[in-house]
Amino acid sequence: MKFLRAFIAVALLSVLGFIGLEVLGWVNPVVALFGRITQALGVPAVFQFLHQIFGLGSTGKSVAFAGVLVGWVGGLTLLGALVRPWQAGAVVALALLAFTPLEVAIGNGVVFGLLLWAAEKLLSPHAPVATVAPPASAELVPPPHLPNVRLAKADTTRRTVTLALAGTGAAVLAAGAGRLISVGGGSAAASAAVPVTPGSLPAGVTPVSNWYYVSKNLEALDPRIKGEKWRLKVDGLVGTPKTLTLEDLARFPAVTSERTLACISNPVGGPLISNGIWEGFRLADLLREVGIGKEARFVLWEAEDGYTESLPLGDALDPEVLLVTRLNGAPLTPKHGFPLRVLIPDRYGMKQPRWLTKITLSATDKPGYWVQRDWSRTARLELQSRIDFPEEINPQVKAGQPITVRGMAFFGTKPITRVEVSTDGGQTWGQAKLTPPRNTSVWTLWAFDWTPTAGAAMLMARAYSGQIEQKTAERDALPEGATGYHRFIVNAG
Ligand SMILES: Nc1nc2c(c(=O)[nH]1)N[C@H]1C(S)=C(S)[C@@H](COP(=O)(O)O)O[C@H]1N2
Ligand SMILES: [Mo]
Repeated sequence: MKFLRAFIAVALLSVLGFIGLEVLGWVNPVVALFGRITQALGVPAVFQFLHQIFGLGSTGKSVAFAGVLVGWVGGLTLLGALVRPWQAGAVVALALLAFTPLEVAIGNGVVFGLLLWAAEKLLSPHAPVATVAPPASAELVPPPHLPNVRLAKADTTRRTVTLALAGTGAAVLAAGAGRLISVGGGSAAASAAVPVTPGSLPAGVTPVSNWYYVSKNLEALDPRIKGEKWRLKVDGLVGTPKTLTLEDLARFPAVTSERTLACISNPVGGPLISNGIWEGFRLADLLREVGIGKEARFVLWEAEDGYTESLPLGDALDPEVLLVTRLNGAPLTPKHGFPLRVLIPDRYGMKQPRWLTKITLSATDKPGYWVQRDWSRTARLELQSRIDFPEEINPQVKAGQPITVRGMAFFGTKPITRVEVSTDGGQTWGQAKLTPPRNTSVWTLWAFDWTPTAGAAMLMARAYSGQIEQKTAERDALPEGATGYHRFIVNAG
């Protein structure tokens, strides 16, 4: 019973914490704890390990977060069951001081203490000794738990309150858990609501429904911004600091640009790369409007989810650096950055914040969210190529039956001039046919005709950009992006 009461208090505290985060944007102790633990263990190391077990994508992160949540609920339940409410509250407040702001630590400690205290009051088992108060001695020596004496007459009230409290707690908890577990589900619905007609997309364009997704956040906790409420602040070393609304953005000359976006943590041959048609405007136009201070050297970005990044001002003034509101003919979906995200050519996705809320011009650089966690400061794209058909997972080819091996190659803004394919593990190479991309910031699709012979064949691909050859060294994604040739074995039946 002690444990059940403590558990209910912890569950309510956690639910309040998540409501605070979702509705009011408060710092959530569990999310902060998750961040602290993963950082202490070395974030990339942890996720590389989780990715090995659960594959790429957000499953690994959800499992890790669920683990931290279970630890939090378990630890606090034990604490709440074993010591007095005020002691438990104090311990929680002190512990949280290590990784959350003062008011969050104290707030959580106090609320936890109060919830434990209330749970003890309302959810105590009937105390027959106290209700059957001995007539004489009780007058002289008050029973130790005075409140219990009164409970006899308040019994029905208490039972109602207990049931209501437990019921509400369970319902809210279930709703909260449902949201956390439905990682992917919620945003899939949001994406579907946006009318994207895949049939009308040119070849090589990734439909938004298939677009890769990477986030520092749990997907369920990604920002879902209301357009009317959103503001873009532009401040720092500018002539006139400004705050822009979504409508204000319409005054900048519109730019449409097809671009391929790739994640720095994508392994060789991996799926974390997509290509789309973006609409927005030039960052340079906005900066010229607010006026660029003489001392300004860096653009610092901030996003709704606390994500930060930076870019040297010289690079930021490149007319190809865009702020975009639309992808593939529709407004950005919440998942992919609604209402505004940054597009920077030649860099991996980590340099390009989604859900942008603030641009600051600064004399000094400030390392971004992932840079602080050991990833590349510049995040320049590596020359890469990938075989898409036959598929690496379960390739199906028949001996003697001609097929076309297909794939893509990409090198930021630099053109792909040649792709070679080997079907014998790199002993001999043949040249693939290239489909010229609509611009050089788009991946180049290639094709190579091949008739498999019976037995195992090792497929490989490599790309060139003029004199530059794709790196052969097999290098992990951390910290500068993966290199090496995509290769796998197919067995022709
Ligand atoms: N605000 C914010 N922006 C972000 C991130 C993030 O976690 N928060 N992740 C970055 C990373 S690592 C990548 S690869 C791209 C992924 O964008 P996508 O999920 O829309 O493909 O967003 C980038 N921008
Ligand atoms: Mo990324």
